[in-house]
Amino acid sequence: MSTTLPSEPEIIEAVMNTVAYTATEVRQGLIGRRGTVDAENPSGETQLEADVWADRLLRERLSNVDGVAEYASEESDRILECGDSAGLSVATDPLDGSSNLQSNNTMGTIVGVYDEPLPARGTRLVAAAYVLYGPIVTMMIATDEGVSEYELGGGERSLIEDDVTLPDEPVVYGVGGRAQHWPAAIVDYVREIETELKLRYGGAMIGDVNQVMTYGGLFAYPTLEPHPEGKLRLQFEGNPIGYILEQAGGASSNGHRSLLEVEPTELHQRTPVYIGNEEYIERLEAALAD
Ligand code: P6P
Repeated sequence: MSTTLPSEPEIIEAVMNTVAYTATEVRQGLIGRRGTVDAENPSGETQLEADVWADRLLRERLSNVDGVAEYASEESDRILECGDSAGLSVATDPLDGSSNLQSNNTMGTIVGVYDEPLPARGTRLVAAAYVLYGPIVTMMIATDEGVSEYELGGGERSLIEDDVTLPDEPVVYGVGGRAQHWPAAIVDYVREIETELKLRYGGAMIGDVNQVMTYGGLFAYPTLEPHPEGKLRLQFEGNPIGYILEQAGGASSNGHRSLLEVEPTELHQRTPVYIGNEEYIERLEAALAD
């Protein structure tokens, strides 16, 4: 008997529901999992027990969603083949900003849903989402229809806003890494925008991105002198967040073009990440072009 795949919207809905109810467990599981394990992720970062916990939960559940063909995560160097190859590919950063667990600050979970095998170009995203573990656990979900925000509790998600767009009057900015490692053009650009915007940088991308989604402005993790390719991962962080910002009426860039246009070469490749209001992205690309 031939089994037909659910429709693309049905698969996306099932993925998002799975992430929503798993997020409640991830958050509860942070308690007692602040230690490190004797292992590194493929990017060479020491893993926390919480990283491994979140990845295991999401891997077990998302790989069993009907219509998911592949599961990949920032925490593992192998892609899990898990269903009909005609299905969708899910890429996750299970616990983004887990280093904030030591200081009890915000963290997140990031998910990208691609309609091609990984690694895939960001233009192949059909949905993306992030969960923010803040005072309240919220979830931002973007599809080609737009961006919606939910509150998560008890495994359920309740709608807060079904048409999230970036505010027109930007207010905040945050730039990662050490200033002495930024390219000169970024130093000059930051000197300019810090007279216009307020500094908001918390060390976990999702917390900082949610500031921009809420108040408007710019988040950047630029190329650094010791890391010319940048720090953040294209498949698991740059593409999904770039997609969400662009669906919310903002812009994304690797310094020269939309993050979604960046050619994928390998699963854990890094990229500079610039996202926010179009005006600030255009000014940044002009500054880097000079
Ligand atoms: P830094 C967390 O480790 C992360 O991958 C992102 O969530 C965050 O934006 C960045 O790294 C923080 O890096 O160098 O400021 O600690």
